[in-house]
Amino acid sequence: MRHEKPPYATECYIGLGSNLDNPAARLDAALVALDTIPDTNLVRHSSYYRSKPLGPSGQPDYLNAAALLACSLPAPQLLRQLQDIENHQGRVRNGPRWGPRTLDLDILLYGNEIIDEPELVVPHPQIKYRNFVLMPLLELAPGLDLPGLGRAAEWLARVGTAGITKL
Ligand code: A4P
Ligand code: MG
Repeated sequence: MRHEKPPYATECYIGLGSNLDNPAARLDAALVALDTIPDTNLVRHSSYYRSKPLGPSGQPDYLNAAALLACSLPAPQLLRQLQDIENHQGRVRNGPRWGPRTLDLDILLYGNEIIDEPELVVPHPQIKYRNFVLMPLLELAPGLDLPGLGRAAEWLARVGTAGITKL
């Protein structure tokens, strides 16, 4: 029997990224997996976006997307569930910082919470600098406010839309 969902859920935005091993299939599978996390429902997800890699050169372009979850797990437990999904999709954690990866799942926003722990920083610290995060987020929620940072749309206006294509 499917697990009963508790009544109160937090709106969580997840960033998805992949640039290895058939990225579109990786994102498709990740979206299915997100909906199977205990006490969590996938509410909706963005289009996929092709983006130029940020980080070491010579790696393939990325596909990026964002997902909105209704989640009743505490944030650290949600992070562990995301890491399990990454590991199941063949994620290897021995490459360079910002190097290529089969699947990256980041907690972008956890409701209106501001979290600053060694293992978890929310809003995600890079959110405001990355058009490949801001564009899918704004597709899901055009009026979105980033707790402590202001409007997502204003950050995207500053960052610009170079290097990214909506598919
Ligand atoms: N961690 C802290 N806060 C969070 C959070 N909000 N969400 C910690 C998820 N994890 C968080 O993560 C390293 C540690 O971050 C975790 O142990 C967790 O406790 P990781 O996924 O193991 O490693 P990572 O993803 O390589 O870390 P990093 O440096 O955060 O990389 P990013 O920022 O995720 O960047 N270019 C394009 N075009 N598109 C991309 O998606 N992605 C990256 C990766 C680089 N270049 C890219 C893209
Ligand atoms: Mg990550």
